[in-house]
Amino acid sequence: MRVDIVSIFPEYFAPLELSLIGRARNSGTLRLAVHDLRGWTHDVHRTVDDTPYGGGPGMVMRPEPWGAALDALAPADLTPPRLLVPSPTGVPFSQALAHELAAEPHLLFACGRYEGIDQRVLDHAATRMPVTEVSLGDYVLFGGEVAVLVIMEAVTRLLPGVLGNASSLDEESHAHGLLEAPMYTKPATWRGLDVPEVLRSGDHGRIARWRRDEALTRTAARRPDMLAALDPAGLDKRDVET
Ligand code: 6GU
Repeated sequence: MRVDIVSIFPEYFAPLELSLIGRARNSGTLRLAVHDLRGWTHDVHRTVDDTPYGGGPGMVMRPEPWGAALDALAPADLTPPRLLVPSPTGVPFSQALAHELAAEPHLLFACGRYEGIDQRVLDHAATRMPVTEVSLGDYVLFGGEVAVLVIMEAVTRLLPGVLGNASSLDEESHAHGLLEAPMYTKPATWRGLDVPEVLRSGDHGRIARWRRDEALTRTAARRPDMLAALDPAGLDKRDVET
């Protein structure tokens, strides 16, 4: 997968050299480039923002540098990337969207700062490529940079060959619309607290049932919205009793 990121703070992306994302880059699974938006400015002050039309606080990112950046990174004669614009006004990011993005050959992230990017940039880009504004949740960040780190981590671990054990993808939280059951490792007793007996029983049927029950109770307590969205056809009699 190819990924381009445009930002006025390229230094934010240093962590993408580390750990498993760094390894995916070294192995060629991920071809990632970070670009400084100010490289597409032409005035001595390298201006990227201005006051909002209609008034109000803060600054808005001017369209010209963004237009030049998108022209350079999504040239009209090549297959266009999918443009992702992190914004608190976007569609909610989710594991389902992470899977969708992991299947794309080329992602282009446009990191806005201040009160956002002039809307015409997105409207114009949408005539050439798919554009998705995406939000991490119902709170406001300074800009899209940290959101891109989050999205890239969620997407990279879904790329083929990145996780050593791909079956962990199938068992983790959000894989089946439920939160995952609690996990334990050795020692069997720690500070007087025992690992649940069932997990040490070796009875794989009982263990699977226990984990399913824990996942259901946890999801009901913490994420009633997820429980309500579950397909009833996927529930069995024991689930309903839980
Ligand atoms: Cl993706 N960007 C910004 N600036 N704020 C956010 C966000 C994104 N998601 C939640 N808040």
